[in-house]
Amino acid sequence: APEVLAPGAVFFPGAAASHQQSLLAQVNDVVSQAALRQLMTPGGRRFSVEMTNCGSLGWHSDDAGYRYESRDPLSGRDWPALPPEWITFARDMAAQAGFDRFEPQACLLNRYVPGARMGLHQDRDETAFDSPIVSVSLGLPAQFLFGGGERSDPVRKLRLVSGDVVVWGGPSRLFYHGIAPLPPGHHPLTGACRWNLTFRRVCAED
Ligand code: MD3
Ligand code: FE
Repeated sequence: APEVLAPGAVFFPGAAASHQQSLLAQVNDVVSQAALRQLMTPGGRRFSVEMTNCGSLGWHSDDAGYRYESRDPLSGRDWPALPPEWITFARDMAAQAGFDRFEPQACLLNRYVPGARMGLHQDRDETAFDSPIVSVSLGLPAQFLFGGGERSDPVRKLRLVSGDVVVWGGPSRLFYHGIAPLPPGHHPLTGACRWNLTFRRVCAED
């Protein structure tokens, strides 16, 4: 049963469980076309998480800043297309959380190996803040950290396992969040790693 974590934030334990194998096959297909990479922050630090994207836009970071790009800066080519089944699934999950007609433009694929982490941050490189972000976890479990609208707000912890889906919209859309360093382990689906997919609307129009 879904659980409301905060206004606009809805946790659907195991909602993607029956899709995990096909999702992972398509993840591998995306990665074969747009290689995983450890991006640099504008401040010159390297992300411990490996990332790539599919969709009409993809998130990118380098010394020029955080932004969305319509082509993969690594190859100069378009990002791989969003698989139609992914769009349908993300739209359905958004609708179940109360966000109608969600049309994702980008899917950021994050790959965590043991020790990889994501510090507390806000997702604010999009301009479509009316749209939610839909997140799907695959493989090893992780400790998700989520705070509030201010960096100093208290942080809650939530264990995310393979097949879990969370929709973040409305008042929760700009909440601070992160992932604690991934503990080592083995997962039958993914081996020694965790994947997270986040579906995003970047621009309000077009
Ligand atoms: C809460 N990814 O890619 S997904 C990210 O597991 C990111 O890889 C994490 O944070 C991961 O930016 C967490 C859950 C998530 C995604 C977006 C959010 C939670 C969010 C946006 C607003 C509030
Ligand atoms: Fe984020």
